[in-house]
Amino acid sequence: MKKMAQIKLEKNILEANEDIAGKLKEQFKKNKIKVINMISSPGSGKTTILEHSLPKIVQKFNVAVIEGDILTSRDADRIAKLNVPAVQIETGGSCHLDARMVGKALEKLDLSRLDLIIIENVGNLVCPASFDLGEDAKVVVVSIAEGSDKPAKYPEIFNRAKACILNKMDLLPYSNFSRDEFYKDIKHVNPELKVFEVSALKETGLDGWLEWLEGLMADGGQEN
Ligand SMILES: Nc1nc2c(ncn2[C@@H]2O[C@H](COP(=O)(O)OP(=O)(O)OP(=O)(O)O)[C@@H](O)[C@H]2O)c(=O)[nH]1
Ligand SMILES: [Mg+2]
Repeated sequence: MKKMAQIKLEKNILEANEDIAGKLKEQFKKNKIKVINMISSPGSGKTTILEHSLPKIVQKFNVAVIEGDILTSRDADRIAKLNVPAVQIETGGSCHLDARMVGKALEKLDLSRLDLIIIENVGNLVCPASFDLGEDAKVVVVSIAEGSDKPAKYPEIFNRAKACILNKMDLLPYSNFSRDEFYKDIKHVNPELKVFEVSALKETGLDGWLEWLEGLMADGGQEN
């Protein structure tokens, strides 16, 4: 009986989130803004990827970043150093962002001036996968040191994402990461997923991911 009540509560929470996410989607569409939701385990390199990608796209697009963390504004401070508008959401314990939090963060941005919002979700490979934030695409980041079994063990996020950044490629020679296993599992979980092998720190492989992002920006309709 207790289990049933818990399942119902979770369903209600997700449905309430869907309603708000739908409103965000309309708001983004009205303002012609594309939105990316970046999801990964803590430390796989989301902020570093942004630090090395944003300078390459700010000439083309008006970008803002929403940073989700349990505590601290450290990531937003890192982005603000690039002169890119950054809003920090401190979830105060929650392991994921929800649409209501993003709606609140939007109040701090001038939407009429923006083309692209990148949301860096709270470092977690599980919880953020279920919460729609009104985005056009989820981008999952996984790094070499985490191991090649992640798509098989956390299929939901790999299934829901449109692109995957395989980061810290510079560490490949020092790890037992198996590309064969990784790509075999990706094929099984989401054959459509675009994978970009990147070292954010060494700035290798960024072109492919940035081309994909430009393709998304050029795409007229919201697909999600
Ligand atoms: N070797 C190597 N280290 C990297 C690379 N990208 C990021 N790092 C390092 O990994 C650590 C974590 O990077 P962050 O960018 O803070 O990771 P994050 O995913 O934003 O972390 P959270 O926001 O805490 O979830 C830092 O010490 C980075 O310097 C990379 O391509 N190669
Ligand atoms: Mg970060």
